[in-house]
Amino acid sequence: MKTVRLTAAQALVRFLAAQHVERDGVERRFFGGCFGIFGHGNVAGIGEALYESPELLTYYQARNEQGMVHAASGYAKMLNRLGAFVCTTSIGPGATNMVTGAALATVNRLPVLLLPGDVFASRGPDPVLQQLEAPWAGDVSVNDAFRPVSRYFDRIWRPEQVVASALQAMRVLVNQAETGAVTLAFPQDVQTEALEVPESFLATRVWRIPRALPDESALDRAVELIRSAKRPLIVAGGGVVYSEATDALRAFCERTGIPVGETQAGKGSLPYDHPSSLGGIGVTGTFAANRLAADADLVLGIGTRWSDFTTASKTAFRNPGVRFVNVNVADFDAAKHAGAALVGDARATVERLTELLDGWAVDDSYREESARLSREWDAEVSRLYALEHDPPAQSAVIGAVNDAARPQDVVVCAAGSMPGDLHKLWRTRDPKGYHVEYGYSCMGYEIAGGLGVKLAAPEREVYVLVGDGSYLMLSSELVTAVQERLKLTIVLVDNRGYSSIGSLSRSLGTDGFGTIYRYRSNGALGVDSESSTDYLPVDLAANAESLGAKVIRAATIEELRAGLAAAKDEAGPVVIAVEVDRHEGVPSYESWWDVPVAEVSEIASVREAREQYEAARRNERSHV
Ligand SMILES: Cc1ncc(C[n+]2csc(CCOP(=O)(O)OP(=O)(O)O)c2C)c(N)n1
Ligand SMILES: [Mg+2]
Repeated sequence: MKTVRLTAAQALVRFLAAQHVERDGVERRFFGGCFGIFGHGNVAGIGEALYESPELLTYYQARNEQGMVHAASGYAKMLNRLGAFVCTTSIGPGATNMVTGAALATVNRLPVLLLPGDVFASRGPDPVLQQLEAPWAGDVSVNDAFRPVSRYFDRIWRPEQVVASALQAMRVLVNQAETGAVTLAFPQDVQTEALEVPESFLATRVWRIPRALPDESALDRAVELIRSAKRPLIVAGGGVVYSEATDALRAFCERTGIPVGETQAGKGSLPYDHPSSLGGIGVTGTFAANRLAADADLVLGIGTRWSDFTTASKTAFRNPGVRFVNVNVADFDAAKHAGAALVGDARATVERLTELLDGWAVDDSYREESARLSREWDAEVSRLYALEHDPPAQSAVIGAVNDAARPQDVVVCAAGSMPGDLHKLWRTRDPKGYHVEYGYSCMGYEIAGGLGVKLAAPEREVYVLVGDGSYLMLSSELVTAVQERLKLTIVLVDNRGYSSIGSLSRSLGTDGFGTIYRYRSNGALGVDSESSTDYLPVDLAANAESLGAKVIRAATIEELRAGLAAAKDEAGPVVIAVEVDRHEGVPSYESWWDVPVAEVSEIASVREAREQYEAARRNERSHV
């Protein structure tokens, strides 16, 4: 066996640079590069390996470890999980700063490879700076916090072990059912130790992504269920987009006439103006999708994990006889709601179902009903885009951005009131045009995630919609965008606080407590009164300017439109700051979300909210 003498870190970097994936005959390198922040835990090991061979993996200096994992998730999501980034950190705080990013990647089933540095395997200099000493266990470090949020975790205790650990990491990263965060904790001494590496380990390796079909008998049973349905409905999830099944879905809908409601991750499965498109479904869904869901007798979930937002906390599907058929690459999701499980690739399965259902379609009256609802919904979108308000309504901001964006451009968002409004209102014209991280809905994902999207798709304009709360929480990758000359058009939507949680709080009887930026001296902290004279003097536009972004301030929708037009000529990141009315929200359309209210309270409004809560909760169904 031919071997090369390398450090464990050099071996890992060389291995990662040689990994490829192939699907449908198209091959690509798997890792687009490596984000990192150096400290004593990685600067001399992984840092040396990247510095010695910079052509292997492009290194991107990040500003916040959580932010760089978000960027890696954005990249992987944009590439339909056929590409990923490596993230390297020091030990201790640098490492644990990635835990939230790991959870986000795992919840959204996005591949990211995390290489947190770890304490000395030799235990020689213990306790090293930033080491957690656990009196009850010698083999515990802060990196054990990654275990529950990783789909695969290992700690590379010896240099030789890098071979086995790296192969396991790749197995999980490219597995469409298993993928998520993979963490290889890398002790800082082991990174620098040499081993004899088999050459075959370093050779180009192509991981083939299969398009598996479900079991034939399961397909037969599912087809029987669909054929006997009168009011079937498709719920399209992220799996439709990741599997590149959107054309297959469209053909299936046109043949069968089954209408489609989309989850957050599945939005873009059909173009918004397709007659079968009902838009978003569930808590933040449209009346079109939610009305048809209420009566559906068969729900065909494709690539969805059935989150509470999709099922309206299990109140969306009210037909007592409703049955589910679940197409999913993961049997874990396919089994939900006592569904007939079609475990397989979304595209291959939808194509097969199209063949098996040949000649069958829903009644014309049902086809017409869904097409009419689709048109009526679009009229509601036009109404909300055109709202005239001072300061502007958020829906009009969405309308202006949608008008400025070309069909192939991408809107990015994650937390606050904006994701729900986008789910309802964004007119998606391209399967990759809508990028809302709503599995973890993590404040601070927006700018960092947008950076990852832009790295994955430099030919598209990326529109990041970010609330003031999210911006304040984590905007530091703006500096990374400046550094890399990455063009992001960031629309900073300022309503001076956490308006989404404020309106949730008001609806639950607690008056917006703690959700607005105000001086404490003015009575109770953050209670939402109409007086705006005592807002904190926070100027986020000035903050963005100080980080090196081009900043445009817009007070009206006309100024926003002008700003969006001007942004097109910029080469680096642009921040357009616009203030919106915090109370001019988009309503909910025939849906409900289970957020429990205190069972006993001194506050009358809470007692009232509890009564409404108990009444609403009676509509919850358990699909078992
Ligand atoms: C990291 C994180 N912390 C807390 C939350 C809970 N949360 C959801 S939305 C929100 C407020 C977001 O404020 P902002 O970005 O200004 O958007 P707005 O609600 O005002 O539209 C909070 C605190 C979250 N989603 N993520
Ligand atoms: Mg806000």
